[in-house]
Amino acid sequence: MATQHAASGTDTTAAGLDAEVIIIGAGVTGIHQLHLLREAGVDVKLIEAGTNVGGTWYWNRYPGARFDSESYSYGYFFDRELLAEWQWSEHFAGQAETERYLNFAVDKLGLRDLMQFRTRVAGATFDEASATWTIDIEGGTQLRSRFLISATGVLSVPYWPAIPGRERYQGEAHHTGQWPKEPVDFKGKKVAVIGTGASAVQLIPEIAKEVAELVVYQRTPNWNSPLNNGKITDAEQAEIRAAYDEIYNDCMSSFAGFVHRASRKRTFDDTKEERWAHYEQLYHQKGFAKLLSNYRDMMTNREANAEFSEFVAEKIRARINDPKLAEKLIPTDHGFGMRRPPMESGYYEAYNQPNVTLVDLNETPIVTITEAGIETKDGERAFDIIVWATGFDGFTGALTRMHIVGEGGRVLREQWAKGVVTYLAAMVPGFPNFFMAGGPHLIAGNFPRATEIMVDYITGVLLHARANGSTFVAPDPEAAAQWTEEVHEAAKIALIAENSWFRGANIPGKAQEYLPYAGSLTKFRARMGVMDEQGYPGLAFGTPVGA
Ligand code: NA7
Repeated sequence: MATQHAASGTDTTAAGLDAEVIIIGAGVTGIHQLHLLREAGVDVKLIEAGTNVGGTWYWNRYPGARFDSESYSYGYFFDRELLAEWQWSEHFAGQAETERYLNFAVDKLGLRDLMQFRTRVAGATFDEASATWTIDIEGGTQLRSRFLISATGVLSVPYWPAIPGRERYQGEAHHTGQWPKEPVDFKGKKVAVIGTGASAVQLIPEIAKEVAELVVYQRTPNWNSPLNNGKITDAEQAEIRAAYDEIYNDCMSSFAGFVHRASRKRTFDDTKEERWAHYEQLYHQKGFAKLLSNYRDMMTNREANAEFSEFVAEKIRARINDPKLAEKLIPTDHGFGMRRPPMESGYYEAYNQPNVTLVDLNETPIVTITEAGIETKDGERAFDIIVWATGFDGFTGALTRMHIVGEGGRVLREQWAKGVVTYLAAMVPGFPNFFMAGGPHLIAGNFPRATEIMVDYITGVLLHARANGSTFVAPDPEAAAQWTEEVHEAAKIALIAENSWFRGANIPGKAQEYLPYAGSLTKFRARMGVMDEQGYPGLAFGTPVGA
């Protein structure tokens, strides 16, 4: 749980700073980071582009948006009162409940006064003489701080593909990652959904109940499996409340921060009958159990992976009435888990409804968006609403869209154009006093459990600097190169699809490399946990003459 650090004084006014530390982003990670620094007595401020807190849970308010992490494994564990006063209603909470939770946490912790909303960062420049950051806000204002922490999320820059004619369309168009605050009225409408990733898979069964007609434009099917959500009963609630320590420890001693326990067995240790019985019970377990409690070699052994994929394919066939349609919904270019497997609630059954149609873009590609709708190779269809469920510029997008200028005028976007280099996912060589609390090279999974390691680490670094009178912190390029190499090595072990957005494959022109750290959360946490006692190896601390 969160480390407490001694408070120390600041004199930011004398240095002409707006705050000693500025955090960008009021999502789950930014809120946690703000709390830790405020608790430690640091002069800190948080800025956020939206009008309120929530991050992912503020922007992604499309119908069906919900956790794929168990609710009680996702929230904050650092405060007993927060745990005691909040009660999740479902095993996998919907967006509205999570947004309420984050607002509750911010108010309970008394953090709102330190936040400035409607403030979108355009860029930031490091001044070497004074060792400070000047932050350019869209609209022309500036803020200055000693340290800058980006808590901008890994899926916060919506990707709108450059399909010709998009601007011509006269109907309503919404991206799942930028959903309007006012509910969109789907009742009786003709609706198109472009994309079949995790967001579309959540949205489609929800809106299929209301629309007159739904046409789904699919380029690549995914391996979707049941979320198995449900209301939390009173008895379960009591069990969860009694087991918070255990839940937390299970998450923090797991591969990716989830509650699911890993199996010790390898696939072919069991007979075929035993294997299929295991798969069957996994299919009925909650959330990511299918991936994380599967045989331990399911994600490293191609034959093992192919067999589980075949099991899931059979499940899909059994749920779709039209056998030809079923085959179109079964992936053929990658195995289960090689791309992020979406979790669904009635996704396949939606295709059995007479008002739902699938367009396979491999057979009939989109030619253009028209004023009225979408034209594919076999003709035009008119729509009242087009939903763009086309994903995000993941992991790096929120960092590279800002014009971040470090030492010697180097620009982060340009420095990463051929490949990302970080030190422990936290810092970038050439960008002193700049930290990432959630970005590339961090474990992908139940993100709050991964980012809490980062906010603890960053807090520790800043307090170490303060304790030593340092106003300058920078990673050693050698240490960063070594860590980056470790990230690349870790990615070699797992089966990963070439066309996964985890590799940047969805964004034209983006360097193709596995962006998260594929080693385990347990290993990463153990490594980060001893940094303080080791005096933060790999970082240089100092005080420039002018600072
Ligand atoms: P994803 O998983 O990146 O899905 C985006 C979808 O959009 C995917 O099916 C893409 O097909 C499709 N897409 C992208 N560009 C096009 C074009 N040009 N034409 C047709 N279809 C296209 O994003 P999500 O929002 O669903 O999920 C992201 C994460 O958010 C998710 O994993 C959760 O952790 C939360 P493709 O597969 O590239 O062929």
